[in-house]
Amino acid sequence: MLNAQFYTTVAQLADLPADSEAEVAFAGRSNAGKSSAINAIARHRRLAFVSKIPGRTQHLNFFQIAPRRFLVDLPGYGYARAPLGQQRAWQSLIGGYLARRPALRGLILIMDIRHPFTELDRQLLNWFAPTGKPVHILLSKADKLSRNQAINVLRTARALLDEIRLGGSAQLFSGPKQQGLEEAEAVLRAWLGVPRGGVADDGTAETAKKNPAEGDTAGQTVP
Ligand SMILES: Nc1nc2c(ncn2[C@@H]2O[C@H](COP(=O)(O)OP(=O)(O)OP(=O)(O)O)[C@@H](O)[C@H]2O)c(=O)[nH]1
Ligand SMILES: [Mg+2]
Repeated sequence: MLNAQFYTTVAQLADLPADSEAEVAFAGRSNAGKSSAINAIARHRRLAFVSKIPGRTQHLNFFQIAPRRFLVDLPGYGYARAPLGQQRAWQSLIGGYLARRPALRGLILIMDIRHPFTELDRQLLNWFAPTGKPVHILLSKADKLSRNQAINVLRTARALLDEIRLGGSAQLFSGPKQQGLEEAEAVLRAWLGVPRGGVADDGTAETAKKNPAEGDTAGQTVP
């Protein structure tokens, strides 16, 4: 698992953490399961805010997994009932962040397995492609389909990625069923340069220290 802690929330590009070295963004339609995926990967029930009401994550929420290394929970797109002003604010904040953030190492695109590759997902993929940074797709809520149905969607998703020559990867994911956690974690570790066991700020191996994530969860709650 990744030991994540809430770090900061950002409402404008000027407030992005200045000393960040590596970040991975979680993007996708509103309600696709971005916040749930971060919670599941961090084995934390309430790290990122999960809601039954779409459009609840409004800002960029940073979760630190190692010194100067972050997971970034983005507001969802495609929530039709969001006011136009809010949709525009989304475009400039997220658009600016995804296109021009040097520390950004890759994009995790979360799609509800029952509604993959919507028009807005395709737009995001096309639009992110020129950055040359990698994309990894989580087909979320895989627990909502049978195993066979889920594998079929995964095959189709991989074929489509080949077709658009994005060179992205895809996997099945379910927070409640804890499906695909290891696979997702491996991608994040590789992109962020955080090996299992990790290296602490003072250069010593983190495995030599007590891992606070094992056993008690004190100090991990959102302030
Ligand atoms: N069954 C099932 N439900 C899920 C899964 N992931 C998320 N959900 C549910 O889907 C709803 C939305 O999840 P969130 O994680 O808040 O989605 P989000 O993409 O962060 O949404 P916004 O922040 O509004 O864009 C919640 O009711 C979750 O409990 C999953 O893998 N399986
Ligand atoms: Mg969210």
